[in-house]
Amino acid sequence: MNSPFRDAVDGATICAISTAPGAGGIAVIRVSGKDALPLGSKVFSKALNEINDRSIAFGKFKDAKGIMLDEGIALVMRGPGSYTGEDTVEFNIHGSPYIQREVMQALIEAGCRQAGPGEFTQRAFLHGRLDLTQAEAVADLIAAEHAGAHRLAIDQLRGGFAREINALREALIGFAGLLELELDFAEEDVEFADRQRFDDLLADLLKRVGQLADSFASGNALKEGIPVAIVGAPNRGKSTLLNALLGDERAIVSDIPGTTRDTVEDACTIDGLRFRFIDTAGLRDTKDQIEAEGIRRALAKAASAATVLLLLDVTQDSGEDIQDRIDALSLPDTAQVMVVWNKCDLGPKPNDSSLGLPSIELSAATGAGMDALRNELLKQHRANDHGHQLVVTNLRHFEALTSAQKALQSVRNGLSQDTPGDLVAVDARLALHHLGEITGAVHADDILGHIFSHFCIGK
Ligand SMILES: Nc1nc2c(ncn2[C@@H]2O[C@H](COP(=O)(O)OP(=O)(O)OP(=O)(O)O)[C@@H](O)[C@H]2O)c(=O)[nH]1
Ligand SMILES: [Mg+2]
Repeated sequence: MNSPFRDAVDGATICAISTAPGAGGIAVIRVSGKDALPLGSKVFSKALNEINDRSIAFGKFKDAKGIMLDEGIALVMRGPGSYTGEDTVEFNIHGSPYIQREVMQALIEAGCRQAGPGEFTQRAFLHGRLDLTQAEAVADLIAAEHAGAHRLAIDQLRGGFAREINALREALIGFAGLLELELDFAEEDVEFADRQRFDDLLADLLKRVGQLADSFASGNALKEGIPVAIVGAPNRGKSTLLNALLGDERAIVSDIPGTTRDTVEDACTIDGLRFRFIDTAGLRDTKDQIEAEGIRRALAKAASAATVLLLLDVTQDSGEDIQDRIDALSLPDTAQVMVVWNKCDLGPKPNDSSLGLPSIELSAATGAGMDALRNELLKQHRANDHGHQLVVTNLRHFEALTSAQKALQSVRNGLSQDTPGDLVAVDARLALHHLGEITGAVHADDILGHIFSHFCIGK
Protein backbone atom coordinates (compact mmCIF):
# COMPACT_ATOMS: atom_id res chain seq x y z
CA MET A 1 0.00 0.00 0.00
CA ASN A 2 1.22 3.48 -0.77
CA SER A 3 0.26 4.97 2.53
CA PRO A 4 2.29 7.70 4.17
CA PHE A 5 1.45 6.09 7.50
CA ARG A 6 2.63 2.60 6.72
CA ASP A 7 5.59 2.88 9.07
CA ALA A 8 3.27 3.68 11.96
CA VAL A 9 1.95 0.09 11.97
CA ASP A 10 4.30 -2.38 13.63
CA GLY A 11 5.07 -5.50 11.64
CA ALA A 12 2.93 -7.71 13.86
CA THR A 13 0.04 -9.78 12.65
CA ILE A 14 -2.75 -9.23 15.14
CA CYS A 15 -5.62 -11.45 16.24
CA ALA A 16 -8.70 -10.97 18.42
CA ILE A 17 -12.11 -12.40 19.19
CA SER A 18 -14.51 -9.99 17.47
CA THR A 19 -17.78 -11.34 18.82
CA ALA A 20 -19.15 -10.48 22.28
CA PRO A 21 -17.55 -12.26 25.27
CA GLY A 22 -19.18 -15.46 26.51
CA ALA A 23 -20.82 -18.44 24.83
CA GLY A 24 -22.73 -18.10 21.56
CA GLY A 25 -23.65 -20.19 18.54
CA ILE A 26 -20.73 -18.87 16.53
CA ALA A 27 -17.70 -16.76 17.43
CA VAL A 28 -15.54 -14.82 15.00
CA ILE A 29 -11.79 -14.56 15.40
CA ARG A 30 -10.11 -12.01 13.21
CA VAL A 31 -6.48 -12.05 12.05
CA SER A 32 -4.86 -9.14 10.21
CA GLY A 33 -1.33 -8.37 9.06
CA LYS A 34 1.22 -9.22 6.43
CA ASP A 35 1.50 -12.82 7.72
CA ALA A 36 -2.22 -13.37 8.35
CA LEU A 37 -2.45 -16.14 5.74
CA PRO A 38 0.67 -18.18 6.68
CA LEU A 39 0.11 -17.79 10.44
CA GLY A 40 -3.62 -18.47 10.15
CA SER A 41 -2.80 -21.63 8.13
CA LYS A 42 -0.94 -23.02 11.15
CA VAL A 43 -4.21 -23.44 13.06
CA PHE A 44 -6.40 -24.44 10.07
CA SER A 45 -6.42 -27.62 8.01
CA LYS A 46 -6.27 -25.81 4.65
CA ALA A 47 -3.55 -23.54 3.24
CA LEU A 48 -5.16 -20.10 3.35
CA ASN A 49 -2.97 -18.66 0.59
CA GLU A 50 -4.64 -21.11 -1.80
CA ILE A 51 -8.07 -19.71 -1.05
CA ASN A 52 -9.28 -17.00 -3.42
CA ASP A 53 -9.75 -13.46 -2.22
CA ARG A 54 -13.13 -12.92 -0.49
CA SER A 55 -13.82 -16.65 -0.48
CA ILE A 56 -14.54 -19.06 2.31
CA ALA A 57 -13.26 -22.54 3.03
CA PHE A 58 -14.51 -25.16 5.44
CA GLY A 59 -11.85 -26.90 7.53
CA LYS A 60 -10.65 -28.09 10.90
CA PHE A 61 -8.98 -26.07 13.62
CA LYS A 62 -6.07 -27.56 15.54
CA ASP A 63 -3.88 -26.49 18.42
CA ALA A 64 -0.06 -26.27 18.40
CA LYS A 65 0.23 -30.01 19.07
CA GLY A 66 -2.05 -30.79 16.12
CA ILE A 67 -5.01 -31.83 18.29
CA MET A 68 -8.34 -31.02 16.67
CA LEU A 69 -10.24 -28.21 18.42
CA ASP A 70 -13.19 -27.51 16.18
CA GLU A 71 -14.40 -27.34 12.64
CA GLY A 72 -15.59 -24.19 10.94
CA ILE A 73 -15.00 -21.63 8.24
CA ALA A 74 -12.18 -19.34 7.16
CA LEU A 75 -12.96 -16.19 5.18
CA VAL A 76 -9.97 -14.71 3.37
CA MET A 77 -9.79 -11.01 2.44
CA ARG A 78 -6.53 -9.84 0.98
CA GLY A 79 -5.12 -6.36 1.36
CA PRO A 80 -5.30 -3.63 0.27
CA GLY A 81 -9.02 -4.11 -0.35
CA SER A 82 -9.80 -5.45 3.13
CA TYR A 83 -11.18 -3.46 6.09
CA THR A 84 -7.72 -2.94 7.60
CA GLY A 85 -5.99 -2.64 4.23
CA GLU A 86 -3.93 -5.75 5.14
CA ASP A 87 -4.34 -9.45 4.48
CA THR A 88 -7.12 -10.59 6.78
CA VAL A 89 -8.67 -13.90 7.79
CA GLU A 90 -11.87 -14.26 9.74
CA PHE A 91 -12.44 -17.62 11.38
CA ASN A 92 -15.99 -18.64 12.22
CA ILE A 93 -15.78 -21.17 15.01
CA HIS A 94 -18.26 -22.62 17.48
CA GLY A 95 -18.87 -20.07 20.21
CA SER A 96 -17.78 -22.00 23.29
CA PRO A 97 -15.48 -19.87 25.46
CA TYR A 98 -13.12 -22.87 25.64
CA ILE A 99 -12.78 -23.18 21.85
CA GLN A 100 -12.39 -19.41 21.48
CA ARG A 101 -9.58 -19.37 24.03
CA GLU A 102 -7.81 -22.37 22.53
CA VAL A 103 -7.93 -21.05 18.94
CA MET A 104 -6.62 -17.68 20.17
CA GLN A 105 -3.85 -19.48 22.08
CA ALA A 106 -2.94 -21.49 18.97
CA LEU A 107 -2.77 -18.30 16.88
CA ILE A 108 -0.53 -16.61 19.45
CA GLU A 109 1.74 -19.67 19.55
CA ALA A 110 1.84 -19.51 15.76
CA GLY A 111 3.24 -15.96 16.02
CA CYS A 112 0.28 -13.59 16.09
CA ARG A 113 -0.10 -10.85 18.69
CA GLN A 114 -3.34 -10.22 20.62
CA ALA A 115 -4.84 -6.99 19.20
CA GLY A 116 -5.43 -3.97 21.41
CA PRO A 117 -8.78 -2.11 21.53
CA GLY A 118 -9.72 -0.70 18.13
CA GLU A 119 -6.46 -1.88 16.56
CA PHE A 120 -8.12 -3.22 13.39
CA THR A 121 -9.84 0.13 12.83
CA GLN A 122 -6.65 2.00 13.73
CA ARG A 123 -4.86 0.06 11.01
CA ALA A 124 -7.71 0.84 8.60
CA PHE A 125 -7.13 4.53 9.37
CA LEU A 126 -3.34 4.32 9.15
CA HIS A 127 -3.62 2.57 5.77
CA GLY A 128 -5.92 5.29 4.48
CA ARG A 129 -9.03 3.05 4.31
CA LEU A 130 -11.00 5.39 6.59
CA ASP A 131 -10.45 8.94 7.76
CA LEU A 132 -10.59 9.65 11.47
CA THR A 133 -14.23 10.80 11.45
CA GLN A 134 -15.23 7.54 9.76
CA ALA A 135 -13.19 5.50 12.26
CA GLU A 136 -14.99 7.31 15.07
CA ALA A 137 -18.29 6.66 13.31
CA VAL A 138 -17.54 2.92 13.48
CA ALA A 139 -17.27 3.19 17.28
CA ASP A 140 -20.47 5.27 17.40
CA LEU A 141 -22.26 2.72 15.23
CA ILE A 142 -21.31 -0.11 17.59
CA ALA A 143 -22.40 1.97 20.60
CA ALA A 144 -25.67 3.21 19.01
CA GLU A 145 -28.63 2.14 21.14
CA HIS A 146 -31.38 4.00 19.31
CA ALA A 147 -32.41 5.10 15.83
CA GLY A 148 -31.16 8.71 16.19
CA ALA A 149 -27.61 7.77 17.23
CA HIS A 150 -27.56 5.05 14.58
CA ARG A 151 -28.49 7.44 11.79
CA LEU A 152 -25.90 10.02 12.86
CA ALA A 153 -23.20 7.35 12.91
CA ILE A 154 -24.22 6.03 9.47
CA ASP A 155 -24.15 9.54 8.00
CA GLN A 156 -20.67 10.14 9.42
CA LEU A 157 -19.48 6.75 8.20
CA ARG A 158 -20.51 7.69 4.67
CA GLY A 159 -17.87 10.41 4.82
CA GLY A 160 -19.94 13.53 4.13
CA PHE A 161 -18.57 15.33 7.15
CA ALA A 162 -14.97 14.58 6.20
CA ARG A 163 -15.65 15.81 2.63
CA GLU A 164 -16.96 19.12 3.97
CA ILE A 165 -13.92 19.54 6.24
CA ASN A 166 -11.58 18.69 3.35
CA ALA A 167 -13.31 21.24 1.13
CA LEU A 168 -12.82 23.89 3.82
CA ARG A 169 -9.16 22.91 4.18
CA GLU A 170 -8.58 23.11 0.45
CA ALA A 171 -10.03 26.61 0.26
CA LEU A 172 -7.81 27.61 3.15
CA ILE A 173 -4.72 25.95 1.66
CA GLY A 174 -5.17 28.05 -1.50
CA PHE A 175 -5.40 31.18 0.60
CA ALA A 176 -2.45 30.28 2.84
CA GLY A 177 -0.37 29.50 -0.28
CA LEU A 178 -0.90 32.98 -1.69
CA LEU A 179 -0.10 34.52 1.66
CA GLU A 180 3.18 32.58 1.93
CA LEU A 181 4.05 33.57 -1.64
CA GLU A 182 3.67 37.20 -0.69
CA LEU A 183 6.02 36.63 2.24
CA ASP A 184 8.65 35.20 -0.12
CA PHE A 185 8.51 38.43 -2.08
CA ALA A 186 8.16 40.64 0.98
CA GLU A 187 10.93 43.01 -0.06
CA GLU A 188 9.25 43.76 -3.33
CA ASP A 189 6.07 44.65 -1.48
CA VAL A 190 3.69 42.86 -3.84
CA GLU A 191 0.17 41.66 -3.19
CA PHE A 192 -0.79 38.54 -5.09
CA ALA A 193 -4.31 38.40 -3.97
CA ASP A 194 -7.03 40.92 -3.85
CA ARG A 195 -7.70 41.73 -0.17
CA GLN A 196 -11.45 41.91 -0.73
CA ARG A 197 -11.46 38.40 -2.19
CA PHE A 198 -9.47 37.16 0.81
CA ASP A 199 -11.94 38.74 3.17
CA ASP A 200 -14.92 37.24 1.33
CA LEU A 201 -13.31 33.83 1.44
CA LEU A 202 -12.60 34.13 5.17
CA ALA A 203 -16.15 35.30 5.85
CA ASP A 204 -17.45 32.25 3.99
CA LEU A 205 -15.10 29.86 5.82
CA LEU A 206 -16.03 31.37 9.17
CA LYS A 207 -19.72 30.99 8.37
CA ARG A 208 -19.39 27.33 7.40
CA VAL A 209 -17.15 26.44 10.36
CA GLY A 210 -19.52 28.37 12.67
CA GLN A 211 -22.57 26.49 11.36
CA LEU A 212 -20.87 23.15 11.97
CA ALA A 213 -19.77 24.18 15.49
CA ASP A 214 -23.29 25.42 16.27
CA SER A 215 -24.81 22.13 15.19
CA PHE A 216 -23.02 20.40 18.07
CA ALA A 217 -25.61 21.32 20.71
CA SER A 218 -28.47 19.67 18.82
CA GLY A 219 -26.26 16.92 17.33
CA ASN A 220 -25.01 15.94 20.76
CA ALA A 221 -28.56 16.03 22.15
CA LEU A 222 -29.76 13.72 19.35
CA LYS A 223 -27.01 11.28 20.25
CA GLU A 224 -27.00 11.47 24.05
CA GLY A 225 -30.67 12.34 24.54
CA ILE A 226 -32.46 15.70 24.44
CA PRO A 227 -32.31 17.03 28.03
CA VAL A 228 -35.77 17.53 29.53
CA ALA A 229 -35.85 18.82 33.13
CA ILE A 230 -38.86 18.19 35.37
CA VAL A 231 -39.13 21.06 37.87
CA GLY A 232 -41.70 22.36 40.32
CA ALA A 233 -42.55 22.78 43.97
CA PRO A 234 -42.29 19.75 46.29
CA ASN A 235 -44.83 16.94 46.12
CA ARG A 236 -46.20 17.80 42.66
CA GLY A 237 -45.31 14.33 41.40
CA LYS A 238 -42.02 15.05 39.58
CA SER A 239 -40.46 11.75 40.58
CA THR A 240 -43.68 9.90 39.77
CA LEU A 241 -43.60 11.49 36.30
CA LEU A 242 -39.96 10.53 35.74
CA ASN A 243 -40.76 6.94 36.64
CA ALA A 244 -43.82 6.93 34.37
CA LEU A 245 -41.80 8.28 31.43
CA LEU A 246 -39.01 5.75 31.94
CA GLY A 247 -41.35 2.87 32.75
CA ASP A 248 -39.12 2.14 35.74
CA GLU A 249 -39.11 2.88 39.47
CA ARG A 250 -36.01 5.01 39.03
CA ALA A 251 -36.65 7.72 41.65
CA ILE A 252 -38.07 7.49 45.18
CA VAL A 253 -41.68 8.68 45.45
CA SER A 254 -43.32 9.63 48.75
CA ASP A 255 -45.93 12.01 50.07
CA ILE A 256 -43.29 13.76 52.20
CA PRO A 257 -42.42 17.10 50.52
CA GLY A 258 -38.67 17.32 49.81
CA THR A 259 -38.18 13.62 49.06
CA THR A 260 -35.88 14.16 46.07
CA ARG A 261 -32.64 15.82 47.14
CA ASP A 262 -30.28 15.30 44.21
CA THR A 263 -31.05 15.21 40.49
CA VAL A 264 -31.95 11.79 39.08
CA GLU A 265 -31.73 11.26 35.34
CA ASP A 266 -32.05 8.57 32.75
CA ALA A 267 -32.65 8.32 29.01
CA CYS A 268 -35.35 6.62 27.01
CA THR A 269 -36.42 6.62 23.39
CA ILE A 270 -39.80 7.87 22.20
CA ASP A 271 -40.63 7.01 18.62
CA GLY A 272 -36.95 6.86 17.61
CA LEU A 273 -35.99 10.12 19.34
CA ARG A 274 -33.78 9.92 22.42
CA PHE A 275 -34.71 11.98 25.48
CA ARG A 276 -32.87 12.37 28.78
CA PHE A 277 -35.34 13.09 31.57
CA ILE A 278 -34.06 14.81 34.68
CA ASP A 279 -35.99 14.70 37.96
CA THR A 280 -35.03 17.46 40.36
CA ALA A 281 -35.47 18.53 43.98
CA GLY A 282 -38.72 20.37 44.75
CA LEU A 283 -38.28 24.16 44.65
CA ARG A 284 -39.04 25.98 47.91
CA ASP A 285 -37.38 28.28 50.45
CA THR A 286 -35.30 26.21 52.80
CA LYS A 287 -32.70 26.59 55.53
CA ASP A 288 -31.54 23.02 55.09
CA GLN A 289 -28.11 23.20 53.44
CA ILE A 290 -28.39 19.91 51.61
CA GLU A 291 -31.84 20.71 50.26
CA ALA A 292 -30.58 24.16 49.19
CA GLU A 293 -27.77 22.51 47.24
CA GLY A 294 -30.34 20.18 45.61
CA ILE A 295 -32.40 23.22 44.59
CA ARG A 296 -29.30 24.93 43.16
CA ARG A 297 -28.66 21.81 41.07
CA ALA A 298 -32.32 21.71 39.99
CA LEU A 299 -32.08 25.28 38.69
CA ALA A 300 -28.80 24.53 36.91
CA LYS A 301 -30.35 21.49 35.18
CA ALA A 302 -33.38 23.54 34.17
CA ALA A 303 -31.13 26.24 32.72
CA SER A 304 -29.25 23.75 30.52
CA ALA A 305 -32.28 21.69 29.46
CA ALA A 306 -33.81 21.89 25.98
CA THR A 307 -37.29 21.59 27.46
CA VAL A 308 -38.43 22.38 30.99
CA LEU A 309 -41.56 20.65 32.25
CA LEU A 310 -43.03 22.89 34.94
CA LEU A 311 -45.02 20.46 37.04
CA LEU A 312 -48.13 21.75 38.80
CA ASP A 313 -50.68 19.93 40.91
CA VAL A 314 -54.36 20.45 40.03
CA THR A 315 -55.27 20.18 43.73
CA GLN A 316 -52.69 22.71 45.00
CA ASP A 317 -51.78 25.22 42.31
CA SER A 318 -53.68 27.98 40.58
CA GLY A 319 -53.26 29.18 37.00
CA GLU A 320 -52.41 32.68 38.19
CA ASP A 321 -48.80 32.71 39.34
CA ILE A 322 -47.36 30.43 36.67
CA GLN A 323 -45.43 33.21 34.94
CA ASP A 324 -43.80 34.15 38.27
CA ARG A 325 -42.76 30.54 38.76
CA ILE A 326 -41.23 30.47 35.27
CA ASP A 327 -39.44 33.80 35.82
CA ALA A 328 -37.98 32.46 39.07
CA LEU A 329 -36.22 29.75 37.06
CA SER A 330 -34.13 32.38 35.15
CA LEU A 331 -34.06 30.25 32.02
CA PRO A 332 -32.12 31.14 28.88
CA ASP A 333 -34.18 32.39 25.90
CA THR A 334 -33.65 29.09 24.08
CA ALA A 335 -35.45 27.01 26.73
CA GLN A 336 -38.88 25.70 25.81
CA VAL A 337 -41.26 25.55 28.75
CA MET A 338 -44.25 23.26 28.95
CA VAL A 339 -46.84 23.53 31.72
CA VAL A 340 -47.78 20.08 32.99
CA TRP A 341 -50.79 19.74 35.27
CA ASN A 342 -50.44 16.54 37.26
CA LYS A 343 -52.92 14.53 39.38
CA CYS A 344 -55.75 15.13 36.93
CA ASP A 345 -57.32 11.96 38.40
CA LEU A 346 -58.19 14.19 41.39
CA GLY A 347 -59.83 17.12 39.60
CA PRO A 348 -59.94 19.49 36.61
CA LYS A 349 -56.99 21.71 35.68
CA PRO A 350 -57.22 25.46 36.39
CA ASN A 351 -57.29 27.85 33.44
CA ASP A 352 -53.81 28.84 32.19
CA SER A 353 -54.66 29.84 28.61
CA SER A 354 -53.37 33.41 28.97
CA LEU A 355 -49.76 32.14 29.06
CA GLY A 356 -49.68 30.93 25.47
CA LEU A 357 -47.47 27.97 26.43
CA PRO A 358 -48.14 24.32 25.68
CA SER A 359 -50.18 22.96 28.56
CA ILE A 360 -50.75 19.27 29.24
CA GLU A 361 -53.08 17.64 31.70
CA LEU A 362 -52.12 14.21 32.97
CA SER A 363 -51.91 11.80 35.84
CA ALA A 364 -48.44 10.41 36.33
CA ALA A 365 -49.93 7.91 38.77
CA THR A 366 -52.58 6.42 36.45
CA GLY A 367 -50.84 7.13 33.13
CA ALA A 368 -53.76 9.18 31.75
CA GLY A 369 -52.55 11.94 29.41
CA MET A 370 -48.98 10.62 29.19
CA ASP A 371 -49.24 10.15 25.43
CA ALA A 372 -50.21 13.80 24.99
CA LEU A 373 -47.00 14.77 26.81
CA ARG A 374 -44.90 12.43 24.66
CA ASN A 375 -46.51 13.79 21.48
CA GLU A 376 -45.86 17.37 22.53
CA LEU A 377 -42.19 16.56 23.21
CA LEU A 378 -41.89 14.88 19.82
CA LYS A 379 -43.56 17.86 18.14
CA GLN A 380 -41.10 20.29 19.76
CA HIS A 381 -37.99 18.32 18.93
CA ARG A 382 -38.72 16.66 15.61
CA ALA A 383 -38.37 20.14 14.14
CA ASN A 384 -34.76 20.20 15.37
CA ASP A 385 -34.09 16.89 13.75
CA HIS A 386 -31.61 17.68 10.98
CA GLY A 387 -32.59 14.89 8.61
CA HIS A 388 -29.41 14.04 6.76
CA GLN A 389 -27.83 17.49 7.15
CA LEU A 390 -24.33 17.55 8.57
CA VAL A 391 -24.35 17.73 12.34
CA VAL A 392 -21.42 17.54 14.70
CA THR A 393 -21.92 14.98 17.45
CA ASN A 394 -18.39 14.47 18.67
CA LEU A 395 -16.83 16.70 21.34
CA ARG A 396 -13.39 16.34 19.75
CA HIS A 397 -14.71 17.65 16.42
CA PHE A 398 -16.53 20.47 18.17
CA GLU A 399 -13.38 21.57 20.00
CA ALA A 400 -11.30 21.46 16.82
CA LEU A 401 -13.94 23.48 14.96
CA THR A 402 -14.03 26.08 17.73
CA SER A 403 -10.22 26.37 17.66
CA ALA A 404 -10.27 26.66 13.85
CA GLN A 405 -12.95 29.33 14.14
CA LYS A 406 -10.77 31.37 16.55
CA ALA A 407 -7.73 31.08 14.29
CA LEU A 408 -9.76 32.09 11.22
CA GLN A 409 -11.10 35.09 13.08
CA SER A 410 -7.52 36.12 13.94
CA VAL A 411 -6.56 35.80 10.25
CA ARG A 412 -9.47 38.00 9.27
CA ASN A 413 -8.69 40.58 11.95
CA GLY A 414 -5.02 40.49 10.98
CA LEU A 415 -5.78 41.21 7.34
CA SER A 416 -8.12 44.06 8.12
CA GLN A 417 -5.59 45.62 10.52
CA ASP A 418 -2.59 45.20 8.18
CA THR A 419 -0.84 42.88 10.65
CA PRO A 420 2.52 41.64 9.25
CA GLY A 421 1.97 38.80 6.79
CA ASP A 422 4.07 36.28 8.70
CA LEU A 423 1.82 36.59 11.76
CA VAL A 424 -1.30 36.19 9.65
CA ALA A 425 0.26 33.14 8.01
CA VAL A 426 0.82 31.56 11.44
CA ASP A 427 -2.89 31.84 12.23
CA ALA A 428 -3.82 30.48 8.81
CA ARG A 429 -1.59 27.47 9.43
CA LEU A 430 -3.16 27.02 12.86
CA ALA A 431 -6.66 26.98 11.36
CA LEU A 432 -5.49 24.39 8.82
CA HIS A 433 -4.01 22.33 11.60
CA HIS A 434 -7.24 22.28 13.62
CA LEU A 435 -9.36 21.34 10.61
CA GLY A 436 -6.85 18.62 9.74
CA GLU A 437 -7.10 17.20 13.25
CA ILE A 438 -10.76 16.37 12.63
CA THR A 439 -10.19 14.05 9.69
CA GLY A 440 -6.77 12.91 10.85
CA ALA A 441 -4.95 14.63 7.96
CA VAL A 442 -2.72 15.84 10.79
CA HIS A 443 -2.68 13.81 13.96
CA ALA A 444 -0.68 13.18 17.09
CA ASP A 445 -0.12 9.67 18.37
CA ASP A 446 -1.64 10.45 21.76
CA ILE A 447 -4.88 11.60 20.11
CA LEU A 448 -5.05 8.37 18.11
CA GLY A 449 -4.29 6.38 21.27
CA HIS A 450 -7.13 8.14 23.06
CA ILE A 451 -9.65 7.59 20.26
CA PHE A 452 -8.91 3.93 19.64
CA SER A 453 -8.59 2.95 23.30
CA HIS A 454 -12.36 3.48 23.56
CA PHE A 455 -13.12 0.82 20.94
CA CYS A 456 -13.87 -2.81 21.68
CA ILE A 457 -11.13 -5.37 21.22
CA GLY A 458 -11.66 -7.12 17.89
CA LYS A 459 -12.86 -4.03 15.98
N1 LIG B 1 -53.48 11.00 42.89
C1 LIG B 1 -52.25 11.19 42.38
N2 LIG B 1 -51.19 11.21 43.17
C2 LIG B 1 -49.99 11.41 42.62
C3 LIG B 1 -49.82 11.59 41.22
N3 LIG B 1 -48.52 11.79 40.98
C4 LIG B 1 -47.87 11.71 42.15
N4 LIG B 1 -48.74 11.49 43.15
C5 LIG B 1 -48.45 11.38 44.59
O1 LIG B 1 -47.92 12.61 45.04
C6 LIG B 1 -46.95 12.39 46.05
C7 LIG B 1 -45.66 13.09 45.69
O2 LIG B 1 -45.10 12.44 44.55
P1 LIG B 1 -43.57 12.58 44.16
O3 LIG B 1 -43.45 12.02 42.81
O4 LIG B 1 -42.69 12.04 45.23
O5 LIG B 1 -43.47 14.16 44.14
P2 LIG B 1 -42.19 15.07 43.84
O6 LIG B 1 -42.65 16.23 43.07
O7 LIG B 1 -41.09 14.26 43.28
O8 LIG B 1 -41.81 15.57 45.30
P3 LIG B 1 -40.39 16.06 45.88
O9 LIG B 1 -39.36 15.06 45.49
O10 LIG B 1 -40.64 16.08 47.32
O11 LIG B 1 -40.15 17.42 45.34
C8 LIG B 1 -46.81 10.90 46.19
O12 LIG B 1 -47.60 10.45 47.26
C9 LIG B 1 -47.39 10.37 44.88
O13 LIG B 1 -47.92 9.07 44.98
C10 LIG B 1 -50.99 11.54 40.40
O14 LIG B 1 -50.97 11.68 39.19
N5 LIG B 1 -52.18 11.35 41.04
MG1 LIG C 1 -39.24 13.81 43.92
